[in-house]
Amino acid sequence: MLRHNLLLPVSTGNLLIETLPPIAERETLLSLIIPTYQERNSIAKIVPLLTSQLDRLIPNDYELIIVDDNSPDRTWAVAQDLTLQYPQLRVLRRTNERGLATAVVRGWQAARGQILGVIDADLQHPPEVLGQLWQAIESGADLAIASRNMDGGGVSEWSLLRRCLSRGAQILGLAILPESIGRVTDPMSGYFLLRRETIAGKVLSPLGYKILIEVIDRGEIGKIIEVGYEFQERQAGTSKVTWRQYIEYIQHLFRLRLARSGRFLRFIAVGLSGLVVDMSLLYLFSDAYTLALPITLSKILAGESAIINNFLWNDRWTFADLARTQTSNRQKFRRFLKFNLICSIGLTLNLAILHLIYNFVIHDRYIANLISIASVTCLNYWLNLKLSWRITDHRH
Ligand SMILES: Nc1nc2c(ncn2[C@@H]2O[C@H](COP(=O)(O)OP(=O)(O)OP(=O)(O)O)[C@@H](O)[C@H]2O)c(=O)[nH]1
Ligand SMILES: [Mg+2]
Repeated sequence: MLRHNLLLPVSTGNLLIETLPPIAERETLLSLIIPTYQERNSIAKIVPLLTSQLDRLIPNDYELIIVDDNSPDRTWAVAQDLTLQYPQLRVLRRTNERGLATAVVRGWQAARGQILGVIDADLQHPPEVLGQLWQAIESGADLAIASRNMDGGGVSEWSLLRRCLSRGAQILGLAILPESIGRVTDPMSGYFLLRRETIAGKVLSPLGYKILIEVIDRGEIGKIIEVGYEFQERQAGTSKVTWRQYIEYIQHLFRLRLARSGRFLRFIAVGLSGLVVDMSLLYLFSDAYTLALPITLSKILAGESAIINNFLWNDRWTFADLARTQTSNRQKFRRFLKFNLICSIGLTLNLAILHLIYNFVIHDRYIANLISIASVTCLNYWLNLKLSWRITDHRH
């Protein structure tokens, strides 16, 4: 007897992608998400096309997941009927959330593949390009993007207004988030494949349409390969793009910017708490009215206490998201040793810069001290981000 695939349960709570436990039997290699809203006519066309592509590329090693936001045209029910014919198709019907980007993440949460991907339902993304995207992943890319701005790429019949808006959005993105948007030619693409491990363990928080910028900015993405493609005209159904998507895009950029700067502000706050610890202990140990220990010994004890204070706060707060991926005591201790080492370099540098500025630039020890503390803090932050809390061994 033929049976429908049951609708998949929808995850709630954090948009966190789990690491797949290694399993002995054959794993699904690719999970391709097709987000839909009011696409009942499109899915009957795209599912067979994708199936014939993937049956040639990776037979029996893929799944298609339609994530429908409870469309009034009952796209989800049509999709579920299709599962009779296409058992590799799974369907998720969301009733409590809306939005393209979060739909994709909910789909990835239900996915079993080591490679995750996304494609629009409306045939604007040509299924043939999947072959090149797959090749890019096989050749070692972490992320393979179908791009309209590469050789062989383009937008077929877009109006001048839409072209300008799209370019304008890209330039704005470059201004606000250059380190991520600048890595690719088509950051607005909604057609790509990536390795699960690049986003596993991350809490994603996308807004609106642009899931790719979220992935590039929050993921640990190394090699990126882009493949040119021509964005096709819609064949059925209607566009869901409104002004709201442009506003949400800008909000999304600022959210990502703040998440990055927020970390820096937390680092500064922790640094200030360290300053308080250092000064108070220096007073407690060395002052004539308190313990009256020798000044050098007092300074070392106070400084080391501040370093421990800062490490604990940074580990639990500033870099908590990174620390969460490496929780064993050994890993924690290693982070602590590196932090200590970097802080002692910082202290030495602090003294050197202080003397340089004091002797050659501004003959005011307090201003010189402030400048040197500020510059060492920046260096300290950068070194700690790159060394102490760096993600190591994330690829097994
Ligand atoms: N689940 C879900 N899917 C959505 C939502 N909005 C759009 N989609 C789907 O996401 C894909 C892209 O949406 P489109 O409206 O085609 O956006 P576009 O391709 O950028 O714009 P057009 O060129 O105007 O079609 C389509 O498969 C839509 O059905 C949503 O809120 N939830
Ligand atoms: Mg479309």
